[in-house]
Amino acid sequence: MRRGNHGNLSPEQVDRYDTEGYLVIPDLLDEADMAPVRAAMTEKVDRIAHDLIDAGLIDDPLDDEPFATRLARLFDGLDSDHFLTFGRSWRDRIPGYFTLMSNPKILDALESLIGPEIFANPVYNVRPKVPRVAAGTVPWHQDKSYWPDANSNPVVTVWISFVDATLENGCLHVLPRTQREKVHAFHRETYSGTGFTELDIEAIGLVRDKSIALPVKAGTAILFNDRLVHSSTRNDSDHVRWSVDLRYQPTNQDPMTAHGAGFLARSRSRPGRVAELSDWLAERPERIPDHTAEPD
Ligand SMILES: O=C(O)CCC(=O)C(=O)O
Repeated sequence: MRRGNHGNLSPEQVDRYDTEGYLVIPDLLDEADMAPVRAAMTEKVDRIAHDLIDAGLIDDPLDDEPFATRLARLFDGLDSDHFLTFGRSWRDRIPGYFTLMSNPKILDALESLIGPEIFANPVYNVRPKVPRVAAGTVPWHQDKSYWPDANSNPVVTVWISFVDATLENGCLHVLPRTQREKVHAFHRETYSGTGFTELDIEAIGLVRDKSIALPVKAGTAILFNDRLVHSSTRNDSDHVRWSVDLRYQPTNQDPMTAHGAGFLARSRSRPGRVAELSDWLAERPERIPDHTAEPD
């Protein structure tokens, strides 16, 4: 991992990330940064509404319902299986997500942690945590349990909420300093239908009361190491807790192609290779130089 004097985090922030395993960056994104992402989420919700109509499950796509509540209202009266079929988390290639993953504010912060050659890992989730659906509850786990054999270290998760994340709507909870531990034994949970990986934290000697809840405003980013133990609770509010979790790593790590195609998000050494939207949509990890172009 090369860090050098890159990025825009302060030495205190880098130190905090290294020590605690996570870092909260308040208000990293503003409304202009969030708008294309909310538009992409809305486009997906439109598709879901029409799938639900085609399946004969609803009559009204609720076009006028606000962003924060529309998906929740669409699922009113449906059950968890419908949510798992139509609503859980997505990895669609809608342009607003690429705009987000390439946002210089995110990359500038990451550069302080992993250096200037940054690869966007293929694992990213757009997560609508719908009220009172079991699949919205995420048990204690380490992200690394999803890629235990991948030779990629470190992977940094960038978690961002698009509504205020609160104790009531199921914000993130972390167990600080657990990033220094091995990948603990885990199993696939069976109650929610998602098959999320789950640790038995009492069995591994981690004490639940050491956990910290991280309620944050929309646009705040939480960066964490892929060994940090974390979870999130049920959404007991009346609206959707919209979030994304993105992942990044240095370019000299395993690109984890079994999980899909990531992309070159920033490179000081090969800037011409940084993926553009058309590359990402075509699942190309980087820009292919145009050898047919006339020299200047
Ligand atoms: O967003 C959540 O509720 C959980 C996120 C999570 O577990 C992750 O990003 O790894």
